[in-house]
Amino acid sequence: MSAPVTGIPVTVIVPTFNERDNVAELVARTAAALAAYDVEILFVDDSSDDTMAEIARVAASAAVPVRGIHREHNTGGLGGAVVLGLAEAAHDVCVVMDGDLQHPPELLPAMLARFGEGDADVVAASRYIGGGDSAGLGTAMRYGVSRAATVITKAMFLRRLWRSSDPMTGFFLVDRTRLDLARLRPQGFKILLEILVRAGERHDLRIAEVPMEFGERRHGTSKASLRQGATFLAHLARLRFGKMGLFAMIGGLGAIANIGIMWALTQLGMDYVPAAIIGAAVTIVGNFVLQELFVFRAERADASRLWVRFAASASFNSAEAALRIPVMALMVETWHISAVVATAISLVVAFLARFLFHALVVYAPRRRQPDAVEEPPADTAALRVLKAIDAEAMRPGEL
Ligand SMILES: Nc1nc2c(ncn2[C@@H]2O[C@H](COP(=O)(O)OP(=O)(O)O)[C@@H](O)[C@H]2O)c(=O)[nH]1
Ligand SMILES: [Mg+2]
Repeated sequence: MSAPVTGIPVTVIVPTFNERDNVAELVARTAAALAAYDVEILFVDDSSDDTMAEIARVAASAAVPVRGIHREHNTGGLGGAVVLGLAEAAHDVCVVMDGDLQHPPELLPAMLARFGEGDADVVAASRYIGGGDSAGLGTAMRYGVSRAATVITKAMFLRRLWRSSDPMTGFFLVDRTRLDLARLRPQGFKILLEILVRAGERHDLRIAEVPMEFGERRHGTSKASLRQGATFLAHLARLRFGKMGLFAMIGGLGAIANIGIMWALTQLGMDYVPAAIIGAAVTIVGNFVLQELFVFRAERADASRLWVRFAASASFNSAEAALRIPVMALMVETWHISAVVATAISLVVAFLARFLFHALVVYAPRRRQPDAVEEPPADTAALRVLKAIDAEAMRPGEL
């Protein structure tokens, strides 16, 4: 390990969600590792347990300044907490570190030393470079998913992520003065990716890496879940292609699901007409749920009611499906183009129409009644189903 470069004041930002039992050890190890530095530890907490009380207790006798900010609303999840931490940090050099000790605080001096060399804006602790170790990721399944996600992400942002072996690591140092915090739109776990892709839009951020051994979580449970996986995919599509890309991705998934369901049902002996109807119905509902959760999440609050949105969305999609074939036939007949070209054109036009209809009609903001009493509406049956699906997807799992 290189000799510590003393004199750089640093804030260690620790996002926490129910990490009560890890706080004391994390503070003690961080303070010991950075004894030669001017360091502040800043917890940004979204817990529903008494993590905040524990932070206050530990802070009272800690060897270094320890602060805790508790958020009332979990906006942007883990990423949102990190951005708040970056804004509130006392120092410009910030290190983001998990609160479960999977990120060894003993690596902090090496990260600061690397930063001290002066040629990097971000120093990431990589699980994948020489000496790095991702054993703490647990099962082969989770390792595989994590690896595949990294490869796909790098392929999508070849230039910006070229020099990063682990753009999704949660353990990194960043020089806050090089970031435009207002540009960040954090969504879930992958905050470094957001920073590298979006905050570096004006000027590329220079990335350096140090190898890390990703440890086992000390206490408590992981908050990674199927929903975090889906949030990640959504985040990726939005970063790369904007809202429309995300909408297209969901549409594409729906088309694949539709074909899969039809195939399975006909294999089971069902006639193709009912199989097609069931496939289409499941796809329409599935697409609607996904677009509600991921594409138009922010617009929902001011749009019309859930049932109205669903009815508008489903009618449009059914009408479009029903109209597309005859319109296509008309194109072949009158323009004398090939059926393949006509299909392609009709699909592109239909997609654009569908996106515009959803953005401008289904999720259009409705003018609020000025003196209407703002009461939280009681959950409708449909909302309860959505919430149940959401709760299921939120269960910690292999991602
Ligand atoms: N503030 C905040 N921290 C979170 C949230 N979700 C997870 N964390 C923290 O982020 C870190 C990484 O989460 P973890 O559940 O260990 O994910 P894993 O390491 O990918 O399994 C931990 O310190 C969690 O407490 C959240 O919504 N808000
Ligand atoms: Mg963890």
